[in-house]
Amino acid sequence: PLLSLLLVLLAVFDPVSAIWPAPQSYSKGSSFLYLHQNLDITYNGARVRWSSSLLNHDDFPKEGASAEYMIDRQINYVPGYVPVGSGFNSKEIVTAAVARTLASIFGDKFVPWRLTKRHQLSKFEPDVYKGQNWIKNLQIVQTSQDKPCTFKPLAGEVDESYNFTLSADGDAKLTAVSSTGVLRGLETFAQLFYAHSTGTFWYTPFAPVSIQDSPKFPHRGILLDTARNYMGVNDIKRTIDAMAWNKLNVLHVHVTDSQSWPLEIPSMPEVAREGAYHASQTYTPHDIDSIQRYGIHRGVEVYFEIDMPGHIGSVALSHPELIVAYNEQPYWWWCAEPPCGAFKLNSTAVDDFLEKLFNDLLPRLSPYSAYFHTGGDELNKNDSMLDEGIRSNDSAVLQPLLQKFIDAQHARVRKAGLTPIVWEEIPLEWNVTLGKDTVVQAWLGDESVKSLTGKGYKVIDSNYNYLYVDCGRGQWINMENGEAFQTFYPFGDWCDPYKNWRLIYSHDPIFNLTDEEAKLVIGAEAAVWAETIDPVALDGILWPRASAMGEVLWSGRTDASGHNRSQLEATPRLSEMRERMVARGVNAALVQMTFCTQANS
Ligand code: CP6
Repeated sequence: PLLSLLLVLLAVFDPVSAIWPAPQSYSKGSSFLYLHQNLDITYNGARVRWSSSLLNHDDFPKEGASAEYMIDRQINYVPGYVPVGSGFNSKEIVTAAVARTLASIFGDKFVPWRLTKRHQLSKFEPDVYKGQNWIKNLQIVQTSQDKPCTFKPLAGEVDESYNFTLSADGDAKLTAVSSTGVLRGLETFAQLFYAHSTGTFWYTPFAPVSIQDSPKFPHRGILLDTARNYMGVNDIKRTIDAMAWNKLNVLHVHVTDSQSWPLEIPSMPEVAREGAYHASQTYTPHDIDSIQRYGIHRGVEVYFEIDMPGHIGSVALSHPELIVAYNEQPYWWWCAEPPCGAFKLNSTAVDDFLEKLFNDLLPRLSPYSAYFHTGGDELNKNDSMLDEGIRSNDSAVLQPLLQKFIDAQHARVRKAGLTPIVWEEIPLEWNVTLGKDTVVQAWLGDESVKSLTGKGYKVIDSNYNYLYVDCGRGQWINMENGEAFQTFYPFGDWCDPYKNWRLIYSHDPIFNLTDEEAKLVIGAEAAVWAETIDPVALDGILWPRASAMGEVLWSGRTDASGHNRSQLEATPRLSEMRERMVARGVNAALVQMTFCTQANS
């Protein structure tokens, strides 16, 4: 009992060191060190210049979220600073990242009513009049030259590890193998600092600090559906910013579907002209380029999905001859969600269309991403009954046609230097054989991950029971009477079937796998299907719940001593991460009421 009392006291008076996701190894002290805006920073020995004038809204950012965005919200949204005319050299990436890091530290404001009582205690906040110890320098050392693939976080190819030390007398040192590792370390560095209530000082209460850190899974992603509702370029960039703060590294853009086609293809302008919701709701080649480059500057690979042969109805608006079952009624006979629409499976016209489409699109994507997703989910057999060249819903007839279709598309993807990704139904439901390089995205659950890895495929886990943030869990509508009924929720809260962050935090992507199977799970993606989500709602739907998945994927589901991570420990830390995201301009949802944060003292 005495020991637990001591532990409780320690917990109460130990300020939350809110690094999210938690580093693999972290030791900290309890000395205060202040950070000065004229801090001396070097990168491999060369002085890195950053100017506090970058904090001036007229001058910052050069690219990215608009100035109007910041003025609208009256907040210090500091989106990425991408130097004009930058290429992908490590020095420019690191220089820009240093500027963003310092801008996010010094842009932070003390918000008294949001902070815990312990922040307000002298135990936590230093008295500025009692003398200040300053951090003298930040030395950044990158031990290896970036390879071109460093800018494509393709499974396992980029070393994201870093080491950070801060001595009690103010020497900070960040060491990483790659520039991506430097980016990860800089974000951790930023998360050590707090604004003082005087408003003119920023400090860490944790010196000396020693951190060794690296990710458990190489693929840590978000799927964003921009076809059910259009998301603006700035909304996507804002999402990339928040991903980088959470050390997530892959953005999967589900860019087209039966509902709309917002992707402009210059050699076939009719497709977006007819298929987009509105002329203003499209992505031009420049937009795509700008999004991908924005991602590379933050260590986030952006890759695209054109879902086919199902989920492609919007092509019927410009090319009706290529599509069957578009807007066919009753929809549930033809697809999961109206307006349906699938490619004809045995059509040279479809093949010509895809040849032209891929020749236009893929060479523009391949410099920036490793993957291209060709979809393949929820293909409804009945659709081919309406195909005059097939007139059948017999799997034995359709399977060889689908195999041929997939082989042809994947050959094009590989020719462009990209690695294909498909949804799980292609190998599991349709028994299509895929090249060994192909990555399979599982969404129907643990069993799918087990059988895919058993077959030797690399897998991305997107278990819809845990990682689909757009919809609840286990709530179904009775088609007879329209009533909702609920299945059993083992992790339920009062407000289930909303998937709370705890449920997402509890999910294990390698549940019930052998070591050999587990090695094939490259990571996971949380999915934002956008039927009921637009940019107004996006931030609060995604954050901080995707942060919970981010910690499982970066830090691992267990802590350094091999125990399952504690939700109790995570709660105040995630709460701090949420305040940090809000301060930086992302409208993340609240973790807990203010009473809960204040009650600790
Ligand atoms: N759209 C596409 C969707 C879904 C999928 N693909 C989906 C299916 C079931 C749930 C949520 C989303 N809306 N193209 C499945 C991969 Cl519960």
